[in-house]
Amino acid sequence: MNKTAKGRFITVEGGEGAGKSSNLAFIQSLIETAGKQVLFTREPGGTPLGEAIRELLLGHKHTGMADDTELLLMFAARAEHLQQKILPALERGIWVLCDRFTDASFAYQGAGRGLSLEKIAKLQQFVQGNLRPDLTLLFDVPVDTGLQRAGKRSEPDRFESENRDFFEKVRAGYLQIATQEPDRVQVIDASPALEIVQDQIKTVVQHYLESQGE
Ligand code: Z5A
Repeated sequence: MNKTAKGRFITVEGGEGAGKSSNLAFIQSLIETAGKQVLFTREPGGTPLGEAIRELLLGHKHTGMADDTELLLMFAARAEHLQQKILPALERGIWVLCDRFTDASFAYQGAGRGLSLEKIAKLQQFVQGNLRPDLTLLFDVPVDTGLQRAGKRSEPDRFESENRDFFEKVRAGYLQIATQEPDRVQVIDASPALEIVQDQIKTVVQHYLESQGE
């Protein structure tokens, strides 16, 4: 829980092709309609250094990157992102909407790559202290649906080139986090048509806004 900051920290997560990108502007507009200033950002990335790290992580130049290197680069980008962008915004009362955050490290590097969850939790504490998202929307679709949707896009990046088994583990990892933290992590069934997905998003976001007295 983000107790030190004045703004709220909202993250959006999901497996391959789940439909995060298709709904981020909609989520932002719901929060702005409640009169909040929103900073939209993403991980890995969000700062010039973070975006440079993103290129290293997603591009195909370092295909054989060690799993530990991948994890550390995610957290290096995150440290920069927090210090330069997220924390200053929250301190100013701005609501931060972030496309992926540390749940993705637990799901992709932990569940997907098989790295120790304890090791990731230590990095989380080192880089973030006690800062955690206030609300996380987890877009969930069966892996085959997600891959079919994502397959219609352009050339796959280094993560999108992983196999089906990897994405099954990532999905299970995300759902495990949702089971462990049901208040913070709200699962959106991203399988149906966009309007039905957006009805669910509206319910979750408006309920959260009301719970904050907004
Ligand atoms: N990563 C990591 O490993 N560890 C970390 O700590 C962090 C990240 C922070 C970059 O993420 C990669 O970084 C990511 C995990 C890793 N790798 N993967 N995979 P990203 O978020 O930038 O990239 P992405 O996962 O590929 O997300 P995306 O590009 O934003 O796609 P999406 O959100 O999954 O889906 P979309 O683009 O909104 O939709 C895909 C297609 O489906 C598109 O044609 C839509 O029109 C269609 N769509 C969407 N919704 C629907 C519905 N409801 N019905 C039918 N069709 C739909």
